[in-house]
Amino acid sequence: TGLPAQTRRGALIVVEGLDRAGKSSQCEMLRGFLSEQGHVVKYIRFPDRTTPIGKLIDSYLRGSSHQDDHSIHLLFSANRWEIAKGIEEDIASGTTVIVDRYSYSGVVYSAAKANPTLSLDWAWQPEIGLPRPDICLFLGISPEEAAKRGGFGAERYENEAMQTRVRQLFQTIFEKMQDVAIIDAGKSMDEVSKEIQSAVTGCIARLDTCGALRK
Ligand code: DGP
Ligand code: NA
Ligand code: NA
Repeated sequence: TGLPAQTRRGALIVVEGLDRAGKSSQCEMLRGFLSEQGHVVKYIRFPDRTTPIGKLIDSYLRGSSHQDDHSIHLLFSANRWEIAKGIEEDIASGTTVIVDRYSYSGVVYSAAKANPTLSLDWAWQPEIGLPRPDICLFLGISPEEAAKRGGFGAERYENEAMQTRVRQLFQTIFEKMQDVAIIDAGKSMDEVSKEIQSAVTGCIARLDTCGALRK
């Protein structure tokens, strides 16, 4: 308040959730909401399947190629690093960036594989130094509600056993984290959207929009 508009940075908003929690629709609705409020908004999603690294990830997720658990983990991380600079520049120039999946999916989906040499601690290391979100919205959904929403798609990870471990690990990491809003995504789209809007509005109000993005 009272500061020239050009000194204000945008917010970094991450949306995380289980497969079928309605993440992409909610990101779209949030984007519309923030645009109406006068924010310049950009929406990006990880993995970004369009880059050379993203194409390797896409092929792996579709089951067309195999990768060692550690290799694919590092590729997912590299895919965030190759976009990170662009995110920082957008934020610095006043654009608010909504990110659909980020480091939290990164560590959780890899650690859920129960590979003895791929712990949560190991999985965090390549994420250190990436821009830190101002808020992370976690869309939680019960196994029962997820089942009602129809069958899984064909991609790797879209099976009950994996999703159960992913759900538990998300809980484990978000319990210890600040700046996270846990949203019950089992509610109606409108209710979920209202909760997201209120969490994000609170975050932006508290944000030191002149301070640098944290790492
Ligand atoms: P999506 O396009 O949002 O449906 O994500 C594709 C799948 O990839 C989904 O099951 C979550 C998983 N995923 C997203 N990011 C990462 C990551 O960094 N590492 C791993 N291992 N999996 C990820
Ligand atoms: Na998915
Ligand atoms: Na990763």
